[in-house]
Amino acid sequence: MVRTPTPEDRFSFGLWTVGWNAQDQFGAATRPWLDPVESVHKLAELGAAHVTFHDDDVVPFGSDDAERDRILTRFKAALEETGVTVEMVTTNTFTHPIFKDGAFTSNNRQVRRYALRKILRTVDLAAELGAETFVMWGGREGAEYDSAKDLYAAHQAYADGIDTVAAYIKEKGYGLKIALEPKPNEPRGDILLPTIGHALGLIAKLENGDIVGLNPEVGHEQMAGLNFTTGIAQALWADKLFHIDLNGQRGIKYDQDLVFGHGDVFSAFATVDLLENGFPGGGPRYTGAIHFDYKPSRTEDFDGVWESARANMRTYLILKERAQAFRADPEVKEAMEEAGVFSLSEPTLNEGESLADFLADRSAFEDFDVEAEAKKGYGFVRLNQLALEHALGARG
Ligand code: GLT
Ligand code: MN
Ligand code: MN
Repeated sequence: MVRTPTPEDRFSFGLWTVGWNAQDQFGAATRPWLDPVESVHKLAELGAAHVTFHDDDVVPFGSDDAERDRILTRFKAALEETGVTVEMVTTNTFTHPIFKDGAFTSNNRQVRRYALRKILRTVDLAAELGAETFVMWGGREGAEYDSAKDLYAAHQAYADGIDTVAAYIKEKGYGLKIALEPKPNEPRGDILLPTIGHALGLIAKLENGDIVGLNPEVGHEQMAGLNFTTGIAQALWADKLFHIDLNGQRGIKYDQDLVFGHGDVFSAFATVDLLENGFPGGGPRYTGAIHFDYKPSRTEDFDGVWESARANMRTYLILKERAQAFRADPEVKEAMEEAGVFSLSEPTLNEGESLADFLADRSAFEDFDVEAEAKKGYGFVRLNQLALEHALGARG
């Protein structure tokens, strides 16, 4: 029996996920867009704690101030009524044709200035609604053709844009943190900051990088053939895992945005294991919302939409239980010990050992029996089978 989610589980959904009208490249919408107020009520009923949204998900692009006020008052009332809170807000800088060549990195300077204004306006809204994280997914920041962009200028403009938003957040005294969301391609042929590693590299060069981190998405890393858990591990190690987009993806192809676990489920097990249990030898932990960024498939009616929302949370809770059992199993502990998993967090040099001491230690090199040591196995396969059996629920 999988228990019903509660707000303590910190589950969070983008309004653009359940609300999506299921229009794709090849076919018309199969459902109407959902009213955000209805989504808030329904998600609350299902046990979610938070919602997230783009400015335009709640206030349609081009609304005047009076309309904006009216919509926001109604939206805030739904939050009030349900107890659902807004933990993250983001800006849509990809749908309107004005952003067809990007926002911060458009070749058109007026577009860059307009985008910056649209984003700062959304920062104000995020602060007003008490969000903690401000996501920036630069889906249109890229190109189809290498000749189309001065790529040096593009990276500089991207960095400057992010730095300006961060400076604004600091100047206003908002408690917000920025989380960049990498993606390798789609909708652009190639997108700037294609992976977690690329984004970390850019953040390291920012002036206000202290409040800039990451919002990695399962499917986006897997579209690049990368290991999502390894990616978020590096983000955690760098103290930069500010937010997360959980979903499912089956291999290197278009962005599927499936329900969490409906792609590579064993990888999802490893992700939940890291999020819930942390690194085996200790280290930074993820404390943010458990956020799902998926799309209810185009084949589904509204029952299917809510079934899929529930499915994300159920998958997570099941994997959480399995991952806890995995770590608690004495046989697993012994296998991890055997495999040297705990030994890796022991520093390679002794405490206080100087380089001279190290170079003088004959046991490290001259007297080290390389051939004998090289013959020993690590036992990783046995450990992985134990993980698989726990993931499948075949062990306690
Ligand atoms: C868009 C994208 C997602 C991003 C959202 C935030 S918008 O749906 O596909 O991966 O997280 O901008
Ligand atoms: Mn996606
Ligand atoms: Mn996403």
